[in-house]
Amino acid sequence: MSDHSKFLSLVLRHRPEAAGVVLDREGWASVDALLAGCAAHGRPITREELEHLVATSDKQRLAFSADGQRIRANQGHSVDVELGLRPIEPPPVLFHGTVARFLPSIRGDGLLRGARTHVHLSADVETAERVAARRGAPVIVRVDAAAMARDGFPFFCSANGVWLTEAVPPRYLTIP
Ligand code: HQG
Repeated sequence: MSDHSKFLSLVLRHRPEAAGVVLDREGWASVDALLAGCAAHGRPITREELEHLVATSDKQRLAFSADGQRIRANQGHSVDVELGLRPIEPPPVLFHGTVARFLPSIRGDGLLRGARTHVHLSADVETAERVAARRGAPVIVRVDAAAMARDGFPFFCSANGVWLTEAVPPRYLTIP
């Protein structure tokens, strides 16, 4: 992630005050206010750079409103936005169910959220096995959630008990 991208994600997910902007209930900030605020806080970025960054962000972290006047982070917030989820302390160990054909890539890249907003994890092996069985013979990957939480990765728990996090780097995984 570029420095611009890191700073904008910080502002739009966690600390809007770092650029002197305010997020509305759905997490939107005014683009004009954001550009002015970034400049005022020593992080100048042009409108063109911002548009390029939003268009090319591999993880689609940020999005413009339909009219282009506002911008927000698509997920991963720790400020209370209407996306509804707040970061909470995970159990020390979480599980992810997958299948053998994904393991080489998971070893290299860790767990990636793919098309979803988060990587889905469960607190028990049985649930992970059920998720994996949609694709084939289950392979259960163990996630050192305690270490991730210590290192500052936010975790969320959906209303139906699915543990969510943005990505799990390979160093936190035990892969059979
Ligand atoms: C795999 C259902 C290659 C990952 C279930 C999984 C769950 C990688 C697949 C929810 C990878 C993504 C989520 C990497 C992860 N390289 N493959 N680096 N990292 N994968 O469906 O966890 O019906 O997006 O192992 O009950 O299987 O949607 O995620 O096999 O809770 O409500 O890429 O989907 O709920 O697949 O399932 P998914 P998932 P819903």
